[in-house]
Amino acid sequence: MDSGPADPAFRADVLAGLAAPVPAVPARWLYDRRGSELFEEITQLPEYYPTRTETALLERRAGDIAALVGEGEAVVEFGSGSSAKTPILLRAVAPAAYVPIDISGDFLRESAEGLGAEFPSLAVFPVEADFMRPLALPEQIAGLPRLGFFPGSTIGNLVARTAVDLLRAMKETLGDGARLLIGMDRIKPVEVLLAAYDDPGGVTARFNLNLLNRINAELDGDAPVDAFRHRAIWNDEMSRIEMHLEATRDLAFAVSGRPFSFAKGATIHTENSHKYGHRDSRLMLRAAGWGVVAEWTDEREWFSILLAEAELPRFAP
Ligand code: AVI
Repeated sequence: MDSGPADPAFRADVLAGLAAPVPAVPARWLYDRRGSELFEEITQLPEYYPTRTETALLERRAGDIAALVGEGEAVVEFGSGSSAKTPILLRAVAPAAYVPIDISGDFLRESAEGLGAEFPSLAVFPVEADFMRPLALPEQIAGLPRLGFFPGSTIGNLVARTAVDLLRAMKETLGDGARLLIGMDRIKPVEVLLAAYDDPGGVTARFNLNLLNRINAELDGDAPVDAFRHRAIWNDEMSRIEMHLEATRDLAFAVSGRPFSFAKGATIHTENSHKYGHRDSRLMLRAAGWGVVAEWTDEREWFSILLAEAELPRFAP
């Protein structure tokens, strides 16, 4: 159980989200300590191809990326850089500085410690902030060329308009002349997608259901966790996997004194994971002012890493 005062933003999102006509809770609340551990476990699953595919792609294309990016950049990672991907990039591009940005100071400290062992002379300037909005980078990297890094297809967890807002905020944060290396998951056979988001061992189910445990623990709730089940569905029109929590019977519960009831079969929408076609990813980047310079993908074209550069505003017909 978590302790300490409940996050008012969590409470507000849950109370509004559960009362909405289509009940939904923003996916970021899946990632408390337990949720982050379970997500780590998901990345190791045989069915969960994104992490493995992107990491292998990065390893294989590290030389190509380095040839285009060059050395001496300030690498600015959106996220704490706790994954195996960060050292691969840092090894390849030999940056002058590394700036991980994360809203969680704990994750930042842990990842900085981990990287310190392998890159003892690398200048690391962690920034504890919400990168969804433009932010000021540390003055120590003023004057250095910037390479943004956003792996994992985390962009896919945002609906298009929010994803474009984020990409635009990243452009503003990084400044003129910046480049961005971003991982984006591709559209692929539905059975592959469903297995990745509904694994037979039930790790993804535990990850999803943990949201209810968190609501109960932090927001004084009594949601019957056992009466919900994990559902992963492919929404073809929206080109995304959706995670839902489905009521397996008619049920009622309270959160922070507010009553909620769900009929059997009703769901709480907890996450989207968008998948992109070759043109989709380019269009989305372009909508936010990023022009694609290079794209690397695996043999099955299951995952792409794109290098984009900040475009200057220009007249257009
Ligand atoms: C973090 N994010 C990119 C994961 C994804 O694949 O959309 C989250 C996840 N949800 C269930 N499995 C993995």
